[in-house]
Amino acid sequence: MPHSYQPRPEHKFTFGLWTVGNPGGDPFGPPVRNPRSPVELVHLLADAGAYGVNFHDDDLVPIDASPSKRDRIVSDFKDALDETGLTVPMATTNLFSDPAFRDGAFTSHDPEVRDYALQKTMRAMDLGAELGAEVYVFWGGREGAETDAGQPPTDAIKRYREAINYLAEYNADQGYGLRFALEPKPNEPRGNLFFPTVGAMLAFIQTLDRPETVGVNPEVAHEHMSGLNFTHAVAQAHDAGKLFHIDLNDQAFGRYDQDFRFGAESPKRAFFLVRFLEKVGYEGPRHFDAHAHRTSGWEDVRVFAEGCMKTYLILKEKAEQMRADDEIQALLGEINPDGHAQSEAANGFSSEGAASLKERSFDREALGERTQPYERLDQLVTDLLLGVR
Ligand code: GLT
Ligand code: MN
Ligand code: MN
Repeated sequence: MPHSYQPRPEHKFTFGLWTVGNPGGDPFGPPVRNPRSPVELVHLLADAGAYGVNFHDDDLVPIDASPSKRDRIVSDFKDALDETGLTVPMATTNLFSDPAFRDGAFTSHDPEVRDYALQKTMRAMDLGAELGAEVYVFWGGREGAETDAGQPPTDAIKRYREAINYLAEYNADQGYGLRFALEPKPNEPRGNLFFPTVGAMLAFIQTLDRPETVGVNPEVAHEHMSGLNFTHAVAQAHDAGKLFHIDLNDQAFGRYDQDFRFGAESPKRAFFLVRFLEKVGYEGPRHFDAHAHRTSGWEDVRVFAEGCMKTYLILKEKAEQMRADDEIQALLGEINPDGHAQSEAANGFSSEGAASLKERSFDREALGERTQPYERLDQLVTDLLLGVR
């Protein structure tokens, strides 16, 4: 029976205002779509079937807005949320667009810029908390360098740590209960960004004062830019209890920062990711951090948003099919028998066990002759994904 692939609130599909609101500018040409207001974007997302909307402070309230203008904008936005039932699961700060941040925000050489970045973030946290956000994302867009002739990278790492520690105290002091999610990216807009990968960010988190309140926000495109396997990065974050949020999109390896519709470039990789997230019961938002092509008009932007969610739901259904497929399951059982429980490492160390393992004789040649039918398994998965199974 064909499925409707209709998004529902329990799928927790969210979009940033900056994603569907992207007016199509790029480094070589100006915006091509007339800007839509936050209220209009909330309606666009609600019509497409999304569950929530996220924003940077500046997406909602222009950086130079007066206090009264801010209040009016926030109140109109709240009315739109009430009308549509959309939630705000995540908020973040724009610490990359304004020229003040041209040499970084929390890691800037200039202490006044670092203080301004803290002030801007605290105000943005106030706004996020006011609108009900539970996760607060930190993407260090300008935290990087084109040349290492300046500060040693250790200064940047220390400054970033001081900032996150400070803001974690502010979060506790205000009783906001926000969970911080740090988002790595290897480059763009800077030549090199600090903390370039999920692994780098996970290691950094352990050096913070309140590591328990800080996790990661991995993005498909960002790990692909580094040529890495995104599902493996997400699995490591999940294993560490740090998968607080996720940015779904797509990206060809070795290209500029593309932010394509989820699954548009590498649907098989997207499938393995969805299969993983559903299998481990990831409960956070599925946030699409992507934007429509510059060639799109507003109608096509809506199709883009629907497409992100539809592809996720198709892949989720395919993962269920894979689980129910007897031939595939039999192969998986063959490849991964319950040998785990019998291995010495799984049983744990003891001096006697180690001594006896050192004496055990292995038929190394016989071990080397054992084969695995991954070609068969992978072709069955390919058949399933291509719809002939
Ligand atoms: C920007 C960036 C994203 C970040 C967003 C949050 S903004 O679009 O490319 O990856 O997640 O700051
Ligand atoms: Mn992102
Ligand atoms: Mn991106």
